[in-house]
Amino acid sequence: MKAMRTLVRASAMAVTAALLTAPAAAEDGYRLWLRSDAPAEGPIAISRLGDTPTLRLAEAELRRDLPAAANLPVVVALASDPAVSALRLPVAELGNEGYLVRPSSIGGRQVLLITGNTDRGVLYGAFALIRHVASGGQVANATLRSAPKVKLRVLNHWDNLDGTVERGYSGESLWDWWKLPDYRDPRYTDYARANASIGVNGTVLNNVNAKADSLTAPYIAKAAALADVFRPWGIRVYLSARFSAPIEIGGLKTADPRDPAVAAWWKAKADEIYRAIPDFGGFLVKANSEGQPGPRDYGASHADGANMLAAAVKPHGGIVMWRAFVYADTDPEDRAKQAYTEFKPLDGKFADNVLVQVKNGAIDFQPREPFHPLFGAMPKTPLMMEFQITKEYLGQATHLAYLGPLFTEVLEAKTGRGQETVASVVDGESENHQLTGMAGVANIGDDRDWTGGTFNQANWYAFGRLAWDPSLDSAAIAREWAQQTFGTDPRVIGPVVDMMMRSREAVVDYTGPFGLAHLMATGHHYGPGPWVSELQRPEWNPVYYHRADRQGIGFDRTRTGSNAVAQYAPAVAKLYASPRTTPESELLWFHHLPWDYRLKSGETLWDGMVRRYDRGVATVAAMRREWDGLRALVDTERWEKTAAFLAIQEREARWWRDASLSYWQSVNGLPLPAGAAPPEHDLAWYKAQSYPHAPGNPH
Ligand code: GCV
Repeated sequence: MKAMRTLVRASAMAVTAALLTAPAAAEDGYRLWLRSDAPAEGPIAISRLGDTPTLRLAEAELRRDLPAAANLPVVVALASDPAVSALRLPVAELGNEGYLVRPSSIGGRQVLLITGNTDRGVLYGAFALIRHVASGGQVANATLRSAPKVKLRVLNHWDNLDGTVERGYSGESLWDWWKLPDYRDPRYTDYARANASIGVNGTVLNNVNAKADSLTAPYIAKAAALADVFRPWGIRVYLSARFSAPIEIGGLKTADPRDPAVAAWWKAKADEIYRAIPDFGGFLVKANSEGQPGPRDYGASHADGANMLAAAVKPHGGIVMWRAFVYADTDPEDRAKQAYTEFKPLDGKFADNVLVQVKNGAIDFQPREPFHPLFGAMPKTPLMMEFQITKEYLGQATHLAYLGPLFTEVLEAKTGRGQETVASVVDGESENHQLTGMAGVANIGDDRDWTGGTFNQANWYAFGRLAWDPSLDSAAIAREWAQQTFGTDPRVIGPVVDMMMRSREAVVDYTGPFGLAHLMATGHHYGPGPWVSELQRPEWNPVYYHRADRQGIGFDRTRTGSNAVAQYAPAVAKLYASPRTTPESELLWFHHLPWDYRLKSGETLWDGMVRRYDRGVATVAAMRREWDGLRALVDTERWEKTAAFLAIQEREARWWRDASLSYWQSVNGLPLPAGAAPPEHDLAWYKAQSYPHAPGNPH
């Protein structure tokens, strides 16, 4: 039977290939969105003026990725090259990393010039041209100009020194710490190349739940080897620093940031790192959060801790990214309020080389969260956005969830201070901060396709593009990614972009509609667990978040509840104060409402919830059908993997729906609305599911 199916499929494909553009040959996804790997042959002429390792890479990329059919000679050159400066082009506004690509006359020849004020700018220009062509543009008339709006565009790897990756769903860590620094896997170069192609210019190598060992001499040498590989691609290396390292590897009795011996230890440590890595970026710190040590252990503030580290790296031009992800079980306050309560009073107290890194929402990378109230509340402090690219709460490796719309929803949110948006806080425009940054928790591992699935690559891609320019449109990013990844055939691109743009909302629908959040199972966070109530820390239990009882559901964060709404600027707080003016997509985040609360559609909240769960499942089923229709147009390997993943997703979307409804019914005693299918199993069955070996779970 299987052989028959294969045969039928093979002959169907042969016919299709004869009739249509043949799908690309076997593709294991390794090449990501950069799909040429052979130097172009034919009439294309590329010249390079000047010689640096990065300029050479720019030239090599063009040779490798531009189609031979490109019929205009291409010149890569620094803007300071006499042949370019003679053209008096408007290059000042390109800054340090921007590029300009345009037809020009050089030495009496018509060429396409790729230039920038630095060789990194030129490299980004080369990639912009490659992107332009791979998305259907022409070389001859290419006119492209862009400069990044955000200075630090950084991946955060939650990679452990033993090769495991916290919340990683795509294999082991790329970094082979054991064999470094002697063996430099060629894959490190390919990693850097992929990042450079989307503008990522920094990488934090190790988990924020850090081990002090990564700051010892052998590990500094290993990090230095990676930094050497990444440098020509414009990528700096950063390290997560464990705050108690002076005790653990320094032999000190304390890590109190106000103790001069501690400050001196960090200064010497920074000097040592910079001797090995002269362009080391700086430190990322998770302090006094989920058991990590920090300045609060000594009664000092987060600013004291950050500033002490900032002073150590400052002479070398380094920075500190200090995370605001803090909450404590000893604090009875609503978890969603705790970071603001702790950090807002510190505005203006941080050194000028510190960024405070804030997650997009106040809880933890849920499928939907309102923007974090710290954005707009700390005008004197550069706030760095932290997105999670790895899909800890959105179906991990297998569910198709394109995160572009999640990212842009937050970036476009109005903070309530005039026209200010979260994006304008992050890119510095709002308060004229020069030091700006965006971090993405990486979804990269040593799986052959890097991210555990083709569509997960789009989330890495979208992060890079939005870090470069937070005002980009998520559908446009999806389109350019899809064109580079699958080719420009509109019969493929239309459905692929459609699937991507519906996918995140589908996950919201089948995991937690109307602003419900944190309903997942314990530890690995895989699958549903809205019933979980027995964990030691109250705010680790889903029941803490949904507060469902016989009468209603949702977390009252208005004045009658935790008053978290008051952390937003008055214009936004006012909207969130009433269920009538709160967007329904965030309703139960802010309000505890009766099950028979009337939605704008006229149906009850309960009926609306059931409809959303059903809509989520139906959307995944529809995505599967769309993908089925692409069978003959996408290479077999990537098509089959995605098809299998979509089948998993549909099954698990039903599981989420059925388990959730079964539990809600056990609480509210309500029947399902007419026509809704009953859950497949009883609640006991859902509660009994256990996944002790699910990936990504910290141990
Ligand atoms: C690195 C969540 C994740 C943790 C992660 C933490 C953080 O709680 O589940 O694995 O730890 O966020 O962002 O620090």
